[in-house]
Amino acid sequence: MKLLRSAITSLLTAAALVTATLALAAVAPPQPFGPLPTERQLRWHDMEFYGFLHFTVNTFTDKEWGYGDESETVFNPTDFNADQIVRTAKEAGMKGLILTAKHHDGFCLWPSKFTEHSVKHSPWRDGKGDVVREISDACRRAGLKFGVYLSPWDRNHKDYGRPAYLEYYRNQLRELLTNYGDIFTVWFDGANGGDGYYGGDRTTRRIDNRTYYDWPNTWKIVREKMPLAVMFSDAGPDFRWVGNESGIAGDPCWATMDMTKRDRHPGGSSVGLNSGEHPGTAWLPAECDVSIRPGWFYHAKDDARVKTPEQLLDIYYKSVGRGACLNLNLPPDRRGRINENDVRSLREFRRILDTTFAKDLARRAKLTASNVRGGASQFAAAKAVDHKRDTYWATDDQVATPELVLDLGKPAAFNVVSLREYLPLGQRVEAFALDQWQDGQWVEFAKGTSIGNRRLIRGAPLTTSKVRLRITQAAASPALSEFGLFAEPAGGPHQPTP
Ligand code: FUL
Repeated sequence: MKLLRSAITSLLTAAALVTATLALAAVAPPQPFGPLPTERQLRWHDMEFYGFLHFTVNTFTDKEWGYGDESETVFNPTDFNADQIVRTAKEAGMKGLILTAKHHDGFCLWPSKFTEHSVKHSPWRDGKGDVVREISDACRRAGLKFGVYLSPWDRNHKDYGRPAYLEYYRNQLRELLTNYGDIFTVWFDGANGGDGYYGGDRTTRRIDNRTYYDWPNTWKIVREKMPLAVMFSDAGPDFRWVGNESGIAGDPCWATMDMTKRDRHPGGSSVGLNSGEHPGTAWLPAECDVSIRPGWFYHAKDDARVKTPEQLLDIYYKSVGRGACLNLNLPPDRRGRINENDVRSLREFRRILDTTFAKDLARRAKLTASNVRGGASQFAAAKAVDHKRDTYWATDDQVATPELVLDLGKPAAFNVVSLREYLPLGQRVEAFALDQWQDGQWVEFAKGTSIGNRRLIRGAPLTTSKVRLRITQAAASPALSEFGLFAEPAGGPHQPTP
């Protein structure tokens, strides 16, 4: 009897498994649309917010661009503390840090064996110091990713502008990619050529941006040594410049560009970078780089000009909230620490973001979608509110303009809406609108275009019991992985006390 019962149970389990498998197999996911992100780009999108550290001889000479003739002895932080720098970034919510291992002046923050112009001739740590080592180690300890900025333009090097310099540059790149553990990004700056020290020549050297750097062969080194690292330049290959240094993405800001259209090599045309191009031929999302201070390097005269929490929030909503990543620069001061004023502003900025996103009103809402792909639970509307990036609400192929209603049960207040597309299927939504239920009818309160990795709509607080999302235009049936409703804390940022 027992045997028979267990045989029947096994048969039933098997049958249930077959049915479940059939049901799964019956509803195929949507076909991807347009250019798609690579694995490394998806990892980068996930980061959303990370930081720059601009630190070199300029910190001590009070310049933004060193000429290249600075003595190594000027680099002498009095109280360098990598953990304080990294902790500040981490507490601000950053997921990684990119250090200027070498800026345009050519001074190397690590003891490169290919030049004497480095920390090894600095009084700091008796010439035994290595800023790249200390920051990368501190990042690893804190669970942050680490990346490098290695300026192609080098105003110190005698061979800059000649083929020999390229070999030097690539040797340095190999050093950084070999000796400092995992590198999540290599940031190739676009500023190029002009006057400089150049080994004592003190001359002007112009280079041809299209040919001089032979980028494809430099990129190959990064791919070989660090296959998952993403590379930045104004033209990619993995993420693009947003076209300004104020941290503001276009609206729309497509994650794609049409690489067949114009001059799309690094240093080429900057047309289209701010908004991207849809549907485009390449997945080339934008990074918004901006400094927390007026300059990229620390200057004591700017101590009272640190961006306020409200300015930082505005930048966050116009960068991360438009599908880009935010790269916010924190310049270490002459001690080798992030200045107290910057720390204070970052803390308040973070407090507001944390409070805002701590509670999602959509999570408890009753959901009604005008269409669910094949009626399958794996594509149900609930997948848009489960806070999982790899699940999504999808519709049948022919349904490009569906609606999703969130019934909150009772009136609730919010002022931020968050949307995300499921990126592995491409950027599909082209326009959407949001309605609130008011006096027995729907009233539109916001609309927009691109969504991509993330779209944050931040407005005046409103109170309603129902919210409706309408996808009003899409290149292919939408695949939405997030729809959330949040409220910023009342009163806005506390004014930082000086
Ligand atoms: C620019 C550089 O010239 C600035 O000094 C800074 O490094 C910024 C991030 O990129 O092109």
